[in-house]
Amino acid sequence: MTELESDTGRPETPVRVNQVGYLPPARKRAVVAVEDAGAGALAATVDAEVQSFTVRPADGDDAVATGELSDPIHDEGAGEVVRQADFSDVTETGDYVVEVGDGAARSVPFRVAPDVYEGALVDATRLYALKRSNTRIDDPVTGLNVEPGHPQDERAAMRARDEFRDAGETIDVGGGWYDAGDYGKYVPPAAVTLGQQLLAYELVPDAFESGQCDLPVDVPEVDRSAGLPDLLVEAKFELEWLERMQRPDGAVYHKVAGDEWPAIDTLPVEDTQQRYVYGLSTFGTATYAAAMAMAARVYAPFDAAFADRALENARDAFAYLAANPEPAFRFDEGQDDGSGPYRKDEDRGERFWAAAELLKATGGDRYADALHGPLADVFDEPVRAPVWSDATALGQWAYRSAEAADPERAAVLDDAFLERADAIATAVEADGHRVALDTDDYHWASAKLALAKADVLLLANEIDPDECYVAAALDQVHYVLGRTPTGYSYVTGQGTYPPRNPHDRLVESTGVEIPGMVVSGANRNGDDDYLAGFIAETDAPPAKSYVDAVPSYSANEWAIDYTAPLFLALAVPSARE
Ligand code: 9MR
Repeated sequence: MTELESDTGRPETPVRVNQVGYLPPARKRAVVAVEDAGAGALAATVDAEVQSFTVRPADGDDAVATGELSDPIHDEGAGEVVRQADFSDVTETGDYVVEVGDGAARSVPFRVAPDVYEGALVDATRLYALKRSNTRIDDPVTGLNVEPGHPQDERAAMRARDEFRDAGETIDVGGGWYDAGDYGKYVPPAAVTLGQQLLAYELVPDAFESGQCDLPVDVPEVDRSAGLPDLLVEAKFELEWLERMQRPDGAVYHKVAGDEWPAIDTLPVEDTQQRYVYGLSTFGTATYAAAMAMAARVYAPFDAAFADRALENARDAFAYLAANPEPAFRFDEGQDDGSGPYRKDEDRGERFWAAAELLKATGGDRYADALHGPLADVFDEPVRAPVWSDATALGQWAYRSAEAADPERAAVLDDAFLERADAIATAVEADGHRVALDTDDYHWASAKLALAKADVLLLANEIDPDECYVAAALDQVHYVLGRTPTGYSYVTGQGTYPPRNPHDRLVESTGVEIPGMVVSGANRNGDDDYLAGFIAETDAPPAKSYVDAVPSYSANEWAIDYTAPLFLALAVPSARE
């Protein structure tokens, strides 16, 4: 038996593993559900009497390892009692299953290998190329074949008048990736995604190579001859879109979208509605400045002209912020009728990130003055997992790694990273499924949050290497790749039970599966009708408040910033273990 179907039709096995697999030197655990504390329809369990487990080759009966299950652990998020099977001794490359109680239940097969996460890393990178707007895609790998979407973005209209343009005046904001399952393009998640991708590249450049992904897009000659790694090819495409979003005074518009949400089965080319440029914000302008300053460093060896331009863009954005010290989020009537809000009215963490990246890129005094003067209170902030709505941690990292940093202040930030990592590692240790989420964290995009916490652990590990940090970070990778209370992997195309019905217009309109999408995951708040109905009907505990169903945009939609923390989480442990 490899699968128990519950009456909700969900893939359930009581023996949960990372369905992709484990690195040979890593701690390896399966999580075994032994008692369901309520939501009977949502869990399969094994008898509480079962004490032992066996690891076998996926295609054979030999015992590779045997062991005793841990003491029972009450997992609050999952509403279950679980026991863990530690099979870290299995280090030989191969495919395995974990079985408990003499065949009472088995896990799905998984792999142990040094390159076990390479496929996921490649899928994650290619995903962004497949999500390009204004680009013809004919991809032999996935079969995706689409005409360039939203050519009208090259003449998007200003939704409202500003100091530079009248309402209705057109502006070329073509290019860039679609944000998610919708066709909107938004600055803050774009900039934070770029920040996380470029940071992963800066930490482990060797993990990212030119040609590694067979990108389904034309790579410009200048990038091909420079050997620009595929991840940076994709990031550059987005950076070039971001550039178009900048106003002459350095400020950055908020988003590009239409006034109506297209139906879920709409192909990109079928969404022919007028597209608009909406809003403008200081927090988005700050994230833009930070991403551009990072680009100035990262692209310098490959394309000096682009790197110089990126630095100019960053400086211009910073100049706007300096001249406009109050946080501002411009909202025009109707702005959110056909697109997501990504609203934030406060901006200190993002200003700090911008100044710190510019300090790191240039050593310039004016950035140090801003950081040590008006932004100095941010040095007292704890480290929080970086997400679009709070990018402070990216700034804290940039400052502590800047050559021009004040060593004492950098040391304060190092301590803040270590303190936060210790707290996350302790929480992971106490959780039955070793997830870094407390019960309130199972909200919209909880899978992304677990990965962002993994990134904090891995950054702390760069400061003060500690195998507990890497192990706890990998526990979050194990979670999103399938060691979950629901039995699902939360990344499309990865594992035996990935999401197959994501809320995604490109997938729905073409019928093509696109791998590498981290979906929102368990969301106790049920922010869409379908998920809310499921939770009400099943009384699902927080970590089981998930449905693999197209209508559920608050559990089963991907967004560019959900896959973003995966790069660091996969690449750093593979390189450091
Ligand atoms: O990822 C976003 C999440 O943090 C917010 O809680 C949610 C509600 O505002 O919006 C999510 O972002 C969506 C965006 O607004 C529009 N494109 C799809 C995004 C993923 O659902």
